[in-house]
Order: sequence, then structure tokens, then C-alpha cells
Amino acid sequence: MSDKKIQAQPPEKLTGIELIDIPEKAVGTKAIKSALNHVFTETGVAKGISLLKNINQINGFDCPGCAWPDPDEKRAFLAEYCENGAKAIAEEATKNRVSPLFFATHSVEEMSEWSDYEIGKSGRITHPMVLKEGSSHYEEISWDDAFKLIGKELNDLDSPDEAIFYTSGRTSNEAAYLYQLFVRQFGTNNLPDCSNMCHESSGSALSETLGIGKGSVTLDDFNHADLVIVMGQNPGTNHPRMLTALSETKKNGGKIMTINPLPEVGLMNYVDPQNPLKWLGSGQKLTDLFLQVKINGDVALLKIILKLMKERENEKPNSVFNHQFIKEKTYGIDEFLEDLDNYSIESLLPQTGLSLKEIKEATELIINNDKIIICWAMGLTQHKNAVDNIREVVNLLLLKGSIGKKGAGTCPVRGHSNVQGDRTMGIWEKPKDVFLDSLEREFKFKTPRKHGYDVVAAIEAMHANKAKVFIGMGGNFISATPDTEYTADALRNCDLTVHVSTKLNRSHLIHGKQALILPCLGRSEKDVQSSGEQFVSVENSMGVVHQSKGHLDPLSEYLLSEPTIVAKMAEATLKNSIVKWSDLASNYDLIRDKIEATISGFDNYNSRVRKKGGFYLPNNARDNNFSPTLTGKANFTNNLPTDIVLENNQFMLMTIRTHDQYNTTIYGLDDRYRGVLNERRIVFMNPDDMKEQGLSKLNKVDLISHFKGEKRYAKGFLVIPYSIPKQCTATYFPEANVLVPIQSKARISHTPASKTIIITVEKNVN
Ligand SMILES: Nc1nc2c(c(=O)[nH]1)N[C@H]1C(S)=C(S)[C@@H](COP(=O)(O)OP(=O)(O)OC[C@H]3O[C@@H](n4cnc5c(=O)[nH]c(N)nc54)[C@H](O)[C@@H]3O)O[C@H]1N2
Ligand SMILES: Nc1nc2c(c(=O)[nH]1)N[C@H]1C(S)=C(S)[C@@H](COP(=O)(O)OP(=O)(O)OC[C@H]3O[C@@H](n4cnc5c(=O)[nH]c(N)nc54)[C@H](O)[C@@H]3O)O[C@H]1N2
Ligand SMILES: [Mo]
Repeated sequence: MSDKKIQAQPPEKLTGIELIDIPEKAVGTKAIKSALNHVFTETGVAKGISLLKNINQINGFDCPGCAWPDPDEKRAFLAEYCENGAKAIAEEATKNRVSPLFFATHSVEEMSEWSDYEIGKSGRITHPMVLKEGSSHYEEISWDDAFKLIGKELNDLDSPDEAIFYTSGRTSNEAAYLYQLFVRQFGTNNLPDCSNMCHESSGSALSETLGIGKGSVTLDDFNHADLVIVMGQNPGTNHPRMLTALSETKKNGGKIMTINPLPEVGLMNYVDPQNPLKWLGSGQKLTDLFLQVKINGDVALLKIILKLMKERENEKPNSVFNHQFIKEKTYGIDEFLEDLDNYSIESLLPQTGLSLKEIKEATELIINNDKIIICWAMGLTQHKNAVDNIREVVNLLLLKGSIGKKGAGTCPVRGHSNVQGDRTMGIWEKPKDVFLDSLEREFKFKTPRKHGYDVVAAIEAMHANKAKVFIGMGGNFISATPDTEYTADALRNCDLTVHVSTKLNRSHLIHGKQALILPCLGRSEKDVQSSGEQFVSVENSMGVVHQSKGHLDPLSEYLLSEPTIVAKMAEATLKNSIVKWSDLASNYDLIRDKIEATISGFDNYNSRVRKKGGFYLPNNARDNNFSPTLTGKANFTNNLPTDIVLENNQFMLMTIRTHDQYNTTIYGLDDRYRGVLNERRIVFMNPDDMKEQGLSKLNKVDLISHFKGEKRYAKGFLVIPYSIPKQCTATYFPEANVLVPIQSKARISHTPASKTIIITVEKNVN
């Protein structure tokens, strides 16, 4: 191998931008055309039709696109998938193969110079592969030898805490449960997961305030809500099936308020994909009130609303607050109301970028409606004060008594299709003692009690040579995590890096001394074990556990299922385990029996999961019971607005997704709903800011982030004037992850602050 470091950032190449008018509506004919195009090009027509027929059907497989729930019973053919769900399955069912010959032809260094789009389009990995120390190319390895290598490296460590076991959110309940069991028997709680970078802030805030780290609403609540507030979320792209639920809210007379720095097309106008007659019209107006807030201005905005609510309640008692609910169910109201007095509307207003008139209008909507749902995603969770954001959302709902009743409550919209289920299964670096106690009872071993590393701490540990083996159950660690160059050095420090993957990605190229790629079955594929054909189960964003069963033939005879891979890693590593690993991996009913025995809410798991639509897990907040919190009641909290003050010429940068990517998997180079085609290296800016900076449309610039005197560079981006508040900018991840400092993370949840990056924008002189 040459001495040159393999590059960890995507290459700087531009791809030939074309700007188009921003569409007026989401979904409709273009979306259907784009979906079918992707599916048929990637998979071929016959396979494509078979895939589309089975996605999200009762006996089919769970769409790997997102965690939005399906209707409990009624599901129409071609209905409960969406353009981006179709793209997700097309990626998995692609005709393209990454075979041993492919790896023999392309060195690691060569592949590292490809864009993420090119890497992903190479296709599905067909064989287990090893990169030996000092070698430039991956080569084939037998499964047995791969597991032996893992067992040896893990057992050679001075302490189990020197190993990191990452999980991405596609892993099924069955695989996740076995994985955490293996890791804990090995002796560590180092189980960081993608949730640490995603909804961890929601989990932290909701557990503290409501006693459950998950949302409280069900899909049916959208039929009954008076008002749905969508904050920091772009469902038109990332949860398109949610638009159907919002459309139902409107049909039933409810209103929708959107709080976002961008007027995201999907939230403005929408066309029902099930009603082709409407495809040609202008669509249904979804958002009634749009607040174009500044990035990270949400706590300030909510505080102004809360202050106005308090003012009105003082003027006209009983007109705003739900006193009975507050008295019976909550704790800390007085302190909370007092704390509001520490802030003045005048000082908060500039942080929001809004006019007081707009905020008053929003407040009226909140005052005049009782059944309120608040939905949110990454726009609230990826800031330094992200936990504050969500606790402030809870404060608002508590004042109105708008939780634990029909048509009202919290709705953190999850990303990965089983990220919520993985946590329920114990994929967590901070497990609760009750859970560990039950593992000990069932499996007769001493569980580790010391909390493990989350994502950021895991990177820091590898960087400091405190961790030396990295195993990734799915995901694309190098591209999903912050501070790309720092994280790359961390991974390079390892003795062994292992990835259980379906598709080639950049994490295979930024490796430890030795590296393994273990290819596994995808969701859409048949999983046949010695006891017969298996299915797995997953939990959606609203706590419904249901089955998922693939129908396609596996693309290669060498693929193993995730549960099998975990079982074999365990057998190769653990010496005194009483767990019958191979029995569990050959019959997933046996895994579900163990889940039932150790995790509450899974009674009669095997029979209930076989019922149409699955079953709901218990949810105390939904039941209006907040006893699991420390005070035994729902807690009001005092929260902090942003403390970031931008200097002259500095901008706030948020890193978001295009309409053509799934996290680090790049489906295509378009962001159709924002009018950008064939280019990812762009930065959206306010036209007045551009003028002040002397920048014109499509000027090439470098983005430089500033953190505690350190500078980080992402070079070669094209400026696009866009409807975005002043001093706010946006670009895409993973390209911009290099700008996120490893230490820039949310308080409490430690989620990387990838939506509050302080940057300057400089003309690119090359
Ligand atoms: N097709 C597709 N579907 C996906 C994914 C995908 O990549 N592609 N990813 C999945 C995953 S893992 C997740 S977590 C979800 C992500 O779903 P989203 O959270 O919708 O994804 P982002 O693109 O990060 O969009 C964040 C939104 O928040 C807004 N925003 C940013 N900062 C702020 C702020 O400070 N305040 C407010 N109010 N708004 C802000 C942005 O303008 C943007 O509209 O989607 C899931 N579904
Ligand atoms: N700057 C910035 N960074 C972010 C975010 C952001 O908004 N801004 N968002 C964050 C969020 S919300 C998340 S969730 C993370 C996502 O982080 P990850 O979950 O780590 O990343 P993905 O891109 O979803 O992982 C894609 C890879 O998963 C593998 N894969 C796909 N399906 C399967 C399967 O069925 N089994 C297995 N074993 N592997 C499979 C494929 O090899 C594919 O390359 O990124 C985070 N990073
Ligand atoms: Mo996510």
C-alpha cells in the first residue's frame, strides 16, 4: 500500500449542476415516475414488480425507508410505499454485484476516490472479504476464518471495554437482541448506535419529563387532532407517508403549523398518491401557518409563545391552561412559570428571525385548540441545546393538557425503520439495571454494569488508543459521524474493523490494521434456516411491533442472516456461554421466547407478532400515566435558548438530506423538491447575505467551520440563493460532516450538533 492516507472525505468533484423551478407540490406523477424508474433500472422489471407488491403488506417485508407506521389494518396495493421507500428497496435489490473479482480489480485507495454515489452504485457485496495488514486489496475469506479472526482479536484485548459494537437502525429485533446479549456476555456495554446521532435528544428529554423515551401518539391520533405542529422535519422527503396522515388531519378540520428555516415543498402542498385524478391539480394545501424560524431559534420561539400563553392566562384565568391536568399529573409548574420571567420577548425575538405578529398568530392557534400533536425530527435534535428544544415542546403540551388523550401528544418521528426497536432490545450504552438483572436471571452470567461509550465517546476512545476493535452491525460509521478526519484517524488506530453490510460503503475503505466485510441478507430477501423459512420483527415510530418477511431469493449463496452472523461471532469468542447460539439462530421463535422472558411488553410474542398488523407495546404517556419519572409526575423543566452569537461574516450551517439519499446512501444526485439537479456540493444562502458577501449565484466557495479557535474545511461548493432566514445556510451530509467538531455536541444526549455549525463562506480560488 502506498504511504498516502486513504481519503476519508468524499472527493471534491463537481458533477454538472442544473437548477429548475421548485415544484409547487409533493408526490404526484413525477414522484411515481421517479420511483418506478429507480426500481426498474436497479432491479429489472419482473423483480421490481414483485418487490413493490410485497412492501409493507401484511405478509410482506417492512419498508427499510423510514419508521413511519402503516395503517393498523387497511393497506392497499401500491399504497403504503412511497417514492423514497421504493428507492430504498431498489438499492437493496440492485442487479449490481460487488464480488471478489470486483475487489481484486479495485484497490481500496482507488475506491476511496469515488463519490459516495459511485461507491453505493457498485452494488451488493456477495462474499465475506478480508483486508490483510499492509494489503491494498480486499480478498475472499471463508466465514469460519472470519469468525476465528474476530474471536482471536476480541480475546486478545486487555479488557472487553477496548471493543466497540456499533449498530445502525435497520437491524431487526431478533438480531439486535442476540447482538447485545453477545456483547454483554463478552463483558462490555460499549453499544453505541445511530440513535446517538439521531433521536437521542428526544429519548433523553422525554424520559426525564414523561417517563418514556418514545412518542405518545398513534397514527389514529392524526384523525382527531385539532392542530399538528411539525417542527424541524422534512416529511415530504424523509417520511412521505406521513403526508397522508397530515392530509387526514386537514380533512377532519384540523390545522397544520410548520416551523422550519426552509419552506419544504412536501409540507406546503401535497397530492394523494392514491388518487390519480388529483395528480394534475395544484394539490392540497397542508400548512396553514408557516413560521420560517432561524436555525436553532426554536427555544426562543417556544419561550415567546409560552410567555404569551401565560400573559393571556393571567388576563383571563382558565382560558389557556388545563389546570386540572396540571394539578393532577404534573410537577414543577411554579418554578417553570417563574423561570419564564427571566426572559424578555424583546431579547428572544431576534433569535427567531420572526415578527411578533407571526408568533402571536401561532399562539392564538395553540390557545384556541386543545388537541395538539407536536411532531419533530432532526431539526430539533441535532443542536447543543437539543434536549432543551424537546423539553420546551413538552412544557407547551403539558400546559394545555395535550397529552395522553385522543388527538394529542408527542410525535418524535424516527428515522431508521427499526431504530426504536433496537433500543427496546437493549442496544444502548446506558442499560437500566432491571434489564441487566433479567439477562442475568435468564442466561446465568454476570452482566457488565459500567456504562459504555456512545458514538462520540467511542470515536474519542479509538482516537486515544483506548479501543482497538470496531464492529459495525450495519450502517456507515465514517460517513455518518462528525469530524470526518478525526474519526478516520480513530478508525485507522484500530487493530481490526469489521462491518456487517449489505452494500459497499466508505466505512469499508477507512479501516484498522485488518478489516473484514461480512455480507448479510437484506430485508427483502428470504431467510431460510435449518428449521425452515424465518421472519423477523421490527417496531415502528409509534411502538407497534410487527413482522417483516422477505420474498426474494438471496442474491448470493454466501450471505448469512444477521442473527446467524451474531451467533457465530459469539461462538467464536465466548468460552463459558450457556446460550445455545446456533439453536437460536436456526429458529427465530426461540429468540422471541427469550425476548419475552426478559423484556416487558412482549407477552405471547410469537403468537401476537403473527397477528395481522402486530401489536402495540405498552406506553405510559399514551395512558396518561407519568409514574416512571423521578417525581412520579410529568415534569415541567427550565430550558436554555441558544448561546451562540455569530460574529460578523459568520453563518449558521445546517446539514440536511436531499430528496435523493438515504443517510449516507446516495440514490441519485438530484434534490428535486429544492430545485437542484445533478449536484450535491451546493450551499443554500439568503440572497441578501450573498450580496453582502459579494457572492453571485453558482459562485464556487469553501465552507470553513470555526470552533474554539479550530478551523475545518470543506472545499468546492456552489452557492444557491434560496428562501432561508438571514445568517442561515444549508448543505448536505455526509459531505459536510468534516465541518462538525467532535466536541460540538448536545448537552445530556451527546448528539453531534450537525445542524448548528458556525461557518464562514470564502470564495474558492482554485
Ligand atoms: N428518503 C429518506 N428518508 C429518510 C432518511 C433519508 O436520508 N432519506 N433518513 C431517515 C433518518 S435516519 C432520519 S433521522 C429521518 C430524518 O428526517 P428529517 O429530520 O426530516 O431530515 P433532515 O434532512 O435532517 O431535515 C431536517 C429538517 O429540519 C429543518 N431544520 C434544521 N435545523 C432546524 C432548526 O434549528 N429548527 C427547525 N425548526 N428546523 C430545522 C431543516 O430545514 C429540515 O427541513 O429521516 C429518515 N427517512
Ligand atoms: N451531518 C449530519 N450527520 C448525520 C445526520 C445529519 O442529519 N447530519 N444524521 C444522523 C442520523 S439521523 C443517522 S440515523 C445516522 C445514520 O448512520 P448509519 O445508520 O450508520 O448510516 P446509513 O447511511 O443509514 O447506513 C448505510 C449502510 O448500511 C448498510 N445496510 C443497509 N441495509 C442493511 C441491512 O439490512 N443490514 C446490514 N447489516 N447493513 C445494512 C449498507 O451497507 C449501507 O451502506 O447519520 C447521522 N449523521
Ligand atoms: Mo436517523
